Amino acid sequence: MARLGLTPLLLAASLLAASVSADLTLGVSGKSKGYTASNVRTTSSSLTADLKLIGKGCAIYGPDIPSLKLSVNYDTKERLHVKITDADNERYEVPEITLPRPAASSVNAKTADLVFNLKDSPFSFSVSRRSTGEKLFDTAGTSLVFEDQYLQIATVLGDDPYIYGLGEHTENFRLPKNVNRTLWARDAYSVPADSNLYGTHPIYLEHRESGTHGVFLLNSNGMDVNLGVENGMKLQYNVIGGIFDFYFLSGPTPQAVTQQYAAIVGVPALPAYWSLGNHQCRYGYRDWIDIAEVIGNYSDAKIPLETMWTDIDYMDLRRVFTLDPERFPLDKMRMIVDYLHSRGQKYVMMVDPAVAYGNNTAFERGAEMDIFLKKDGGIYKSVVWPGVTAYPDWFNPNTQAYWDKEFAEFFSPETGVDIDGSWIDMNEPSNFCIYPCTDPAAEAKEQGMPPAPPPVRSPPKSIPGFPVTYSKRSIDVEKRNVDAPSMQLYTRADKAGVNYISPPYAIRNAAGALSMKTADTDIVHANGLVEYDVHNLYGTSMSTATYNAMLNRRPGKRPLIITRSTFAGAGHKVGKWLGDNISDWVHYRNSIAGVLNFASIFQVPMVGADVCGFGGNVTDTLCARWMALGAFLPFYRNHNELGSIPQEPYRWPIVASATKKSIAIRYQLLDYFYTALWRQSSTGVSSAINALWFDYPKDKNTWDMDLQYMYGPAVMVAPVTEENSTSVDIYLPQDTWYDWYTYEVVMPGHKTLENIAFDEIPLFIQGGSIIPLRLASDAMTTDEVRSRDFELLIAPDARGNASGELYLDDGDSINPAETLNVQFQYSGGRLNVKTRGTYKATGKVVKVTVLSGRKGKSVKQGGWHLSGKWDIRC
Ligand SMILES: *[C@@H]1O[C@H](CO)[C@@H](O)[C@H](O)[C@H]1NC(C)=O
Ligand SMILES: *[C@@H]1O[C@H](CO)[C@@H](O)[C@H](O)[C@H]1NC(C)=O
Ligand SMILES: *[C@@H]1O[C@H](CO)[C@@H](O)[C@H](O)[C@H]1NC(C)=O
Ligand SMILES: *[C@@H]1O[C@H](CO)[C@@H](O)[C@H](O)[C@H]1NC(C)=O
Ligand SMILES: *[C@@H]1O[C@H](CO)[C@@H](O)[C@H](O)[C@H]1NC(C)=O
Ligand SMILES: *[C@@H]1O[C@H](CO)[C@@H](O)[C@H](O)[C@H]1NC(C)=O
Ligand SMILES: CC(=O)N[C@H]1CO[C@H](CO)[C@@H](O)[C@@H]1O
Repeated sequence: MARLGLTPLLLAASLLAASVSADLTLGVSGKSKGYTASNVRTTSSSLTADLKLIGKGCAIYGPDIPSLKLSVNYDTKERLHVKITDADNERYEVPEITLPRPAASSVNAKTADLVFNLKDSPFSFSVSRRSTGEKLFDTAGTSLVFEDQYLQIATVLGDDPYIYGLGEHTENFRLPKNVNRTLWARDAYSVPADSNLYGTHPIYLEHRESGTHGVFLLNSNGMDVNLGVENGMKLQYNVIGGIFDFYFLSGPTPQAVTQQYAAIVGVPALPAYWSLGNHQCRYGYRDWIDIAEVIGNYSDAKIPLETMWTDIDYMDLRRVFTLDPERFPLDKMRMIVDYLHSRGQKYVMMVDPAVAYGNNTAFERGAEMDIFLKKDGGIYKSVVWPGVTAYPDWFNPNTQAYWDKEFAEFFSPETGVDIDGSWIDMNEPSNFCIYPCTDPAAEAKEQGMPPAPPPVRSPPKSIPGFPVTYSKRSIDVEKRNVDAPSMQLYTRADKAGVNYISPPYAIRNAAGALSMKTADTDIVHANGLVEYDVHNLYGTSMSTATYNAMLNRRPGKRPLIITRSTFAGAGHKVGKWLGDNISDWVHYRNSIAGVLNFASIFQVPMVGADVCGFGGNVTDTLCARWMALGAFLPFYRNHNELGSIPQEPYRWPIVASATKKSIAIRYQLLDYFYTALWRQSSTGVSSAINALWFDYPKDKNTWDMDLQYMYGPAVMVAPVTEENSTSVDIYLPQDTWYDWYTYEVVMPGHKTLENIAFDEIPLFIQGGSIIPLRLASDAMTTDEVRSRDFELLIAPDARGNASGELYLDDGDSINPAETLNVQFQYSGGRLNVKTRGTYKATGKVVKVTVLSGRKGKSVKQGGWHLSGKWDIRC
């Protein structure tokens, strides 16, 4: 979580930074004549050329680099790789250790979907789609600028382009026509629109009548991507370092683009089955008694609780790897975790990167191993929750071992708090100290860090629903050490005139100067990389280290890591929550676009917003609607801020009812949704959460829509979106649709749904689907869900056909020894089932329901095992 508000001093400092940038941008109008291409060489699968500066260049933000090198490679039929960099000097590129590149490959250019065209003077290039000849990306008539700390390139677009991505952001899913997207990771309390947020994902999809394509700029430097009308519609990149490293993805379907992108940044991790349960958290649980009470109150209210979470409240003086000895004593914490585990429930705690400076074990060990970021020969000091802090340097080869050890000890199953997942925050990295932070101790004091803990209270006689018994369990953990990452060493480019603190082009960082509220950008990491270049990688680097540390605790088991800051490819290891939103209707609505971005475009499908909102006070009706909406998004967690009214779902009858009803459906659909996540994690095709236009790319009505969406391949969610309303205007694309609750056929088109109770959410089944349902509407944990039998729900399309699939495994092994894949086909009144794999499912199919439009449904009871092949008439 972030600290609220700007101090006056900070505000003054950011204004100062803004005015500096305004002065320096005056030169922008000076137009570059660009470069001339020469020495163009082609092979069957590649092209290279020398680019020479024309004249003196424009020198907008420093001297232009005189000679560039263009290299183009037809990597695959669908992927074109275009790189432009300095011909004479090595420049920073995103390190392989953070984002391993796909294996080298190439295809014959003549067989590729995309065509690269070059104009030599002034140099420009375009990328077109071979099948239609249309240009997808075209730099003609725009200027190419390549200076040490400023790179500019632009493409012309059609008048009314449909562009999606370029996050993290709080815009609509389809980006507005005039928007500047700044990519610079920042602790962004209240996730304001038109602002840089926590994550950096420089990819966009453009959708056209003729198809969808993707453009990924593999660059981690700060940048402004301006989408706007200026002599026609353009998309212009303004980047303050690195190189132009573009991947063009041909689609032509949106799903194909997502798959092509995953082939570069990695397919997302399959989350553990249990992590799809219902999670509860808040900032401001005062002590272990509060935690125990919430667990007890959940069971009294008969609302399924899979995982209890604890924010920084548990820490002693807000220091990571410590427990407040009075409020969260170890014996009580172990009791709570054992209790949860004995009931098939789980526990997660927050970990921040910043370690309290001085006088504590985690710091002393880190200092001894020399793993903290350094500046001017000493440990770099920042201010976070505990006061003065030190940041681990994830590019130091010893940091992984340090992190492993802290996790192994503090979260030891035998002697510590045996967490099941890890929640990592403040990893932009966030810093409360105002640049230049000359006196961190004074700053910490002035800002009241660490905040005073709440008064200690004596335990009540009994906690409702929570037995105060404690039995020590011993767990055998076979220790495995994750290999220390091998670090490539870089030589710091100590070129004269390079300004890592105030580069001549100032991106639109909402915090002000680059180093404001984060680590100083002139810090040099242990491997020689400069924070200026790798700032946007901090969260993802911490994610990887935490993933390894968690894996080390439970070898072979999929770790659940939920992070705040992400870079391209983060989903390969971790999940994400959308940060510190507000309990209002705007954020309720916007959470859907946020999830669509991460789940489908950025390939981080394990994603969700703080359900019922983080900041501010929620109302019962908003919380009821939000608990229902959240049940149909991947990561489902109610989370709330210190000082706001409590918002656990049992606090209001209508919220309790909405939660129970929607969890009942979520849990019936759990294997269906797990299968969708598995499909995405094994193929890269966005399968979990999709915008409607992914399924109906030809239907222009859907292109702007981001309030209705698909939950897995077959279920459309259409939530009520306005305060106090019990109706919603929806659109059903041309297809066969069935109402989830009544099984009635619903005609496609625009319509208004009326009388939607506050504890209900409209859902529709797409014709042509077979949905495996667990008979688990009353299950309290996901373990229980997994033990139940199945019903198959067959929703035929207009031709009377349907199909579906089911994937099963043990739910938490990284490489399950046994898996089962079941394919269902329905046609001509016969259901055909084929299974592959050896995993023995608990539960058999006991019921097959076929929806048959006006005739209602037909039900067949039986007991079919999920093995071999079978074929039944139904
Ligand atoms: C985006 O940035 C450009 C260039 O600085 C500016 O002209 C334009 O007004 C900005 N657009 C928006 C919507 O802020
Ligand atoms: C738990 O429920 C009791 C009884 O309704 C209530 O007094 C208490 O405030 C609740 N506590 C929490 C933390 O939910
Ligand atoms: C070190 O921290 C402990 C609390 O963790 C405190 O009691 C002690 O006074 C501190 N010592 C110094 C020298 O600051
Ligand atoms: C939320 O409610 C609490 C308790 O009534 C109040 O103290 C607080 O100011 C409210 N917060 C907001 C943002 O309205
Ligand atoms: C919603 O209803 C509440 C309670 O009746 C009322 O206070 C609020 O103003 C209403 N909001 C809107 C947008 O109508
Ligand atoms: C769907 O139904 C039609 C008409 O019954 C049939 O010809 C076709 O083969 C079916 N397709 C599949 C995939 O079963
Ligand atoms: C998208 C959006 O509504 N963002 C809002 C988040 O909350 C802050 C504070 O309430 C607003 O300023 C943002 O506009």
